[in-house]
Amino acid sequence: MGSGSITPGLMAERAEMLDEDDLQALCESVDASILGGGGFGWVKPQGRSVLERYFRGIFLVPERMLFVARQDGNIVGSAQLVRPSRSNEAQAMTANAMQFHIAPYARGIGLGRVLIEEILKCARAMGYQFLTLDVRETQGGAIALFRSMEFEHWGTNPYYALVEGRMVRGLYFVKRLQEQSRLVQNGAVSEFENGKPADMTARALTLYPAIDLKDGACVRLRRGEMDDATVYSDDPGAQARAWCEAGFNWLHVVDLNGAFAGRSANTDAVKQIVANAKVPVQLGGGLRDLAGIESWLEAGISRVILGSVAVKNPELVREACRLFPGRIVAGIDARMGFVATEGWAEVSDMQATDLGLRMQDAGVAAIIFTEISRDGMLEGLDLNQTAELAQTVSVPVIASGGVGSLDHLAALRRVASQVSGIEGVIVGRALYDGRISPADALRVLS
Ligand code: AMZ
Repeated sequence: MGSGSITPGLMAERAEMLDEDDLQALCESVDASILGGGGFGWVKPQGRSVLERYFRGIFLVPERMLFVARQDGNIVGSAQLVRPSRSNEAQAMTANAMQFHIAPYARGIGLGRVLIEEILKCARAMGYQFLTLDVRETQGGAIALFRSMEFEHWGTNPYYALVEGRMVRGLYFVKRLQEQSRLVQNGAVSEFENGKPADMTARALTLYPAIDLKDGACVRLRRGEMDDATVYSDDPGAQARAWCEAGFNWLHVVDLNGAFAGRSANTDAVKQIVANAKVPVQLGGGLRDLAGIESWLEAGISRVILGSVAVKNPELVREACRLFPGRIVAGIDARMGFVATEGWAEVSDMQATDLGLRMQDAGVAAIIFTEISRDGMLEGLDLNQTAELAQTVSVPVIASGGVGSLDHLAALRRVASQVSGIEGVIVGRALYDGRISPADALRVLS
């Protein structure tokens, strides 16, 4: 999913893991950059073991994403995209890029631009309105690059860094990521939407179009009943392409036969989706052991959704979160507040909020909350339960079940601007039926 460049052999991408060769190359490039005078807080090379611990640690921090720049496949630079913490509502619109570096031996070939472009693309897709970064004044090449990419230099810290007894100034930059109409100037809201000040603190919600798979085809059920399925396409790969072309940034895939059987069933269909998707894919349904989770994560699935095991085997969820940080999501499906499992055929005596807290404790990256009685019914989300869960946990919550109109999305958008932590929404039938157009949906959620 990384971006290429006009020069062959140069590319940048988000790294979700690092193999031995990658780690070795990354450590070398960092040490070379430190020796070359900057990009990092370190002033002396740190050696392999310190850097190795540092980079492995990044994957454990939910707010941080590592991006690497590659020349002919080898890592020669990196940067991190850092999201504001959940407690920082006032700055929820701004992401920060830090520890940007390109090794001295790979400079002057345009790789820095490729790396920043990839980070901008990701920050934009996540709905951020500004990207900030700062740099030592001695980094002339980086400063020229940021200026050429229309970063605005808004300030200078005269006491930015102390290097070999000399005080070095630091330059602070900011770049706008979204359209002018949603931005503030000089501390005041400059533009208005529908006569009201633009909501600056709430970020765009991510829309996850659903691809539910039954017997190899893309279907939608009503209230999760397998014998009440509407078939929308028998070509899951084409459906994945269509949703990517419509502008969605993620796909939500459920292996329905898998959820009932307790093991993956629509394997070929999921593989078709992965092969055709240009955006990350999350997959749930039938994932009940580490081997199954690992094999899908290796096969190109970005995040897996665990439903039944969240209730029946929370230790497995904890272990999966430890092994695959950031890539495990809990699917909490409730019938009138009580969590259901096994394709929703069984209802437990556990409350959704209790399970949410347990899953947060296990380390999940997000929680998808579905009210089963609304799923596929087009009558609107259960906003009360969704908001209650988002207020109870501190991991992001994705709403699901019942979207049938743009008004339903607008209502969620309003709740999300008052209750922090609602990150996105899953839409199925209403998109397939054409009740909601992708462009309108994305506009309402932005
Ligand atoms: O519609 C259903 N009957 C259904 C469904 N959509 N049953 C399960 N699921 C989804 C859950 C979750 O994403 O919403 O399957 C996933 C959970 O599967 P499992 O196998 O982990 O319980």
